[in-house]
Amino acid sequence: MTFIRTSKIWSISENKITPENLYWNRRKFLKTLVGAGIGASILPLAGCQSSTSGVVKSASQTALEASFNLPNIANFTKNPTFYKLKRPITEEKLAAQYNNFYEFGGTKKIWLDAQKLPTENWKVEVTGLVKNPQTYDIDDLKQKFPLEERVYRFRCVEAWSMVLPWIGFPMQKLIAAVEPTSQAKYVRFTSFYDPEITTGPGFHLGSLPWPYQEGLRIEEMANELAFFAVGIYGHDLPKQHGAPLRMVIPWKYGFKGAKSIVKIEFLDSQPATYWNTINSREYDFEANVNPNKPHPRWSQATEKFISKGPDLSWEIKETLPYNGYGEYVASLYS
Ligand SMILES: Nc1nc2c(c(=O)[nH]1)N[C@H]1C(S)=C(S)[C@@H](COP(=O)(O)O)O[C@H]1N2
Ligand SMILES: [Mo]
Repeated sequence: MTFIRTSKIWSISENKITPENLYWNRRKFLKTLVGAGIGASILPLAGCQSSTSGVVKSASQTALEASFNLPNIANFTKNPTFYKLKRPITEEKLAAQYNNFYEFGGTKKIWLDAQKLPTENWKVEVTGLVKNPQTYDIDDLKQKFPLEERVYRFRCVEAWSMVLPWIGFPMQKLIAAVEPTSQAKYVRFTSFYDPEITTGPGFHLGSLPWPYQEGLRIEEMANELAFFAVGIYGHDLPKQHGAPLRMVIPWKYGFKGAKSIVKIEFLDSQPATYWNTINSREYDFEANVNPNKPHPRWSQATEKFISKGPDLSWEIKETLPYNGYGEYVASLYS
């Protein structure tokens, strides 16, 4: 293994290298509240942080809004099957300022740095074990595949969650278009990477296994829930959410959903992936949301649901098996 020499770096984890870790250091405090029977109350994140972090202040409010004030998507239908959830949709300004996109830095606050992502003339290459390899540009994809809106629960492995209204198309439509051969068993998804551009501050970018890659079994990709998003909240995808094309796999932890996809390859064996290469014990390839399987360093039984402002705050909610999507996907794992 070529990565062993950087064992210090490899011992980090998604959780450990983010300010999330700071929040989690306050877990004893939170646990005390939960133990006192007020676990369902709203706990202000800002109160658990230094005064320099927390919600974006008015000076940068305009820049934040500009980052998601994007052209509306004209033609999409609302998919009634994936519409009503018991939880409210997360406010856009919260979703747009609390992200994981390590190419642009090791904190949740990368929305501004992510504006460096160059999305013009974007191409997505679909290749490998397929009868019809294709290179699409984003307009091709938007025209070829009918767009729909789906409201999905979103659960990060770090135990925070949101509810997000994505616009895009089911991955099974792409499978049908490129026609994988019978040898294709797995699919690898590769994110944009350019060391001149994707150099977030405070993060040892050079020694990590870039580009960010994720993978699925082909049966998982063919499940009706597996989705490619080109938009969110009615408009094009903001850069911090992984413009112009990202994966959304709602029954798996968020890290399975690679952002800013440039390449999709159909393979005969399981590909190496970013987090799994860094720490396979903490980030398994399958990564299905499972409240009964703790992460080695924290419980997955509950989650911090982020939905309403004005501050970044959360409510503690029970985590659901397969993030609530068992009826669609449990049979894939029997
Ligand atoms: N290329 C890339 N994709 C990525 C990540 C990343 O760092 N780089 N982070 C993942 C993780 S850990 C999560 S939780 C989600 C966050 O998506 P959001 O910021 O749009 O909510 O993106 C996933 N996709
Ligand atoms: Mo995540």
